[in-house]
Amino acid sequence: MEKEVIDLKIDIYEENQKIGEEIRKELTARNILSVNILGSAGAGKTSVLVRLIERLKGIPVTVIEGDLETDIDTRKLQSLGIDAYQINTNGICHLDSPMIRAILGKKEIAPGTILFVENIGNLVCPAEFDIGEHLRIVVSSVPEGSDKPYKYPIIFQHASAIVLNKSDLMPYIDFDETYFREGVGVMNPSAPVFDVCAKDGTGFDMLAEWLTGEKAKFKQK
Ligand SMILES: Nc1nc2c(ncn2[C@@H]2O[C@H](COP(=O)(O)OP(=O)(O)OP(=O)(O)O)[C@@H](O)[C@H]2O)c(=O)[nH]1
Ligand SMILES: [Mg+2]
Repeated sequence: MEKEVIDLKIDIYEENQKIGEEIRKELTARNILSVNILGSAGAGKTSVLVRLIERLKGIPVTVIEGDLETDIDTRKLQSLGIDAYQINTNGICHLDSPMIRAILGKKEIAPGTILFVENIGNLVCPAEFDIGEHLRIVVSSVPEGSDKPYKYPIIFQHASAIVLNKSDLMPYIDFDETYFREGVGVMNPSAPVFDVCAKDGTGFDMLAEWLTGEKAKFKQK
């Protein structure tokens, strides 16, 4: 019997990309800026979001939280008055564009909103799946080590900006910031790198200023 080999990997990527493009087009038409937040488990993605949103006064914000299980992060954001929704992937290691399309079909988001999507905590799979975003912010953190841009190049290559969180831990960790920044510079020379500490809010004014600038450029398009 003849066998037909179907390359599912390519099919899945192509379909995901196609839906991602459709989402991006629709969000652009509705003046909703979508920002994909990526990084390892525990890098501080939710903590960074909280500090950043505090500084985006006057800009409506919605957050979609992606986690394998639980709505812990969503409840944390909602308790701070932030409009937040949960996607549980039940074991899948990344968000994809059909998941985002499904949640967008059920929620009203006002024009002018920044839609943040906190992706699943990991440095590999989320980098490979378009979710219809306009910008990608990669959150790295001091305890993860300064070699991460070299070991996980794809996620850094496609970042619009990189946030280096937990700067308060610099004195306790053997972190070579020059090496980290050189690695980012090789992979993605145009991406700004922001040193922040979500624990006390240090460095977030500059990050908020950058994002506000990106939003203004987005509106002019
Ligand atoms: N010392 C220090 N701890 C931090 C900082 N930012 C976050 N944390 C702590 O790091 C842990 C993880 O933070 P989260 O914001 O939950 O990280 P996350 O990336 O959203 O985690 P997942 O959603 O589980 O992938 C928490 O205990 C935070 O309190 C920081 O700047 N300094
Ligand atoms: Mg989180």
